[in-house]
Amino acid sequence: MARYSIFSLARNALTGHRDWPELWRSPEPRPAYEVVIVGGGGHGLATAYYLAKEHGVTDVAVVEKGWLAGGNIARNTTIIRSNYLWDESAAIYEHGLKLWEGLSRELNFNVMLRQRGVMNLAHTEHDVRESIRRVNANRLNGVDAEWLDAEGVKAFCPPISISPEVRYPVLGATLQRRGGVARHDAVAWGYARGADARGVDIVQHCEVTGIRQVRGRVTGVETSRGFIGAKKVALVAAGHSSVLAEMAGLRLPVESHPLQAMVSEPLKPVLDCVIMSNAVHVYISQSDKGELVLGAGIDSFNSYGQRGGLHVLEDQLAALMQLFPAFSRARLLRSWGGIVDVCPDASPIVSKTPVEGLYINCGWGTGGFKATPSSGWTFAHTIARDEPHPLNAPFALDRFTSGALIDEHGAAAVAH
Ligand code: FAD
Ligand code: PYC
Repeated sequence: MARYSIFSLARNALTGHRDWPELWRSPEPRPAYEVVIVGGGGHGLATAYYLAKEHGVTDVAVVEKGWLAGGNIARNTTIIRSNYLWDESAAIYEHGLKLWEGLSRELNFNVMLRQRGVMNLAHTEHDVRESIRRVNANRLNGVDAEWLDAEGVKAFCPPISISPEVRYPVLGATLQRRGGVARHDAVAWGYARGADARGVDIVQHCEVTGIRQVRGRVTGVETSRGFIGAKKVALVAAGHSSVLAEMAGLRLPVESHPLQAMVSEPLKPVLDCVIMSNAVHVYISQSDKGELVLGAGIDSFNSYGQRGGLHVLEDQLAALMQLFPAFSRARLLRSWGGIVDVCPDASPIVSKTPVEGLYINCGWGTGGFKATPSSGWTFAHTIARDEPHPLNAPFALDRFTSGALIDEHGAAAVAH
């Protein structure tokens, strides 16, 4: 809400002018916080943690419209890997994987990382060529990667069918042994506890409804619980990034889509690795509780409703039946959806914005869980120093005008 001095109000009354330059306004109230982070998901909480831990910035509030970790962070299928194609992606995701490897110790909170290996299946000659190229690219970037033929896939994952009698037989797979799964809500809680212990305020049920600026510089956020002044505002609201950016007059090149997943009833341990298939399209692992965890491609329409179409789930189950006929007897326990925001090049934005003091982190789409540590780590650097870290510099907003896109549709490994 604009504030005017008595002098400017009197002048407005005399002239009927309602839009005097900002110079005539009385000063904004003192900012309550150095940094307000919008979004209490994994990335927002990790950002708060690293701001406090790595940069000594503790005068921070995380404002969350719902409850802590009620968004994608606790709705995802928890797959962690760093086997992306391009150098820029390999660098930021591998940094994330290294942080994951020390995270339980770092946070003194068991995030239950299990590096049981992630296989990305190849079902066509084109898949095989593209996959081997990716293995080579990964190795050049110091990312562990192997190529397995069909028998190698069967040896690594005995329940899988490699029958040649199906429409898309398994011809081989890439394998990243350091890939795996973790417990998603533990990650959010671990970062939240670590940030809280360093003085960060975490405010739940507080929806940001506006972003206030004076002379091109952010001064705080309007919320459902009143105005919160801040020198810097960081938007990390996956799925709703464009809504928030619009409050600051920015139009983002991102689209919001539902992404669905489901679990079976708990089974005895039967599957000790993660399998992803882009061609028949399903990804699957078994949780420590015994549930088969399955994920889908995005629903093709835009939506903010945290649910999607039944036909998408039917397609996942059809793909599952081809790869694991034995699982046809497992019963579905529950399914759910989240809203992911997707960039045209299937890569994220971790960036300053044209508004001074306003930063944005979004567009991780279907693959941001694995990036939670590196997203928070690089974003904290960007906010604290007002300049990107070399790891996230390529993921700036201006790549959509410069044309320096980082197209990871293949390695995103989830249908877009
Ligand atoms: P979120 O947890 O969604 O946090 C954003 C927060 O912002 C939300 O809590 C929301 O309430 C809040 N917010 C929104 N608007 C406002 C507002 N106006 N004011 C205040 N707060 C606001 N990635 C992987 O790497 N591996 C996977 O296996 C994987 N599987 C997935 C499966 C599914 C079904 C889904 C939905 C996603 C999956 N992802 C996966 C993607 C991953 O979950 C996301 O990229 C990542 O969690 C997004 O970052 P976040 O945790 O901060 O998001
Ligand atoms: O990016 O690895 C991934 C992923 C798996 C499931 C959804 N996204």
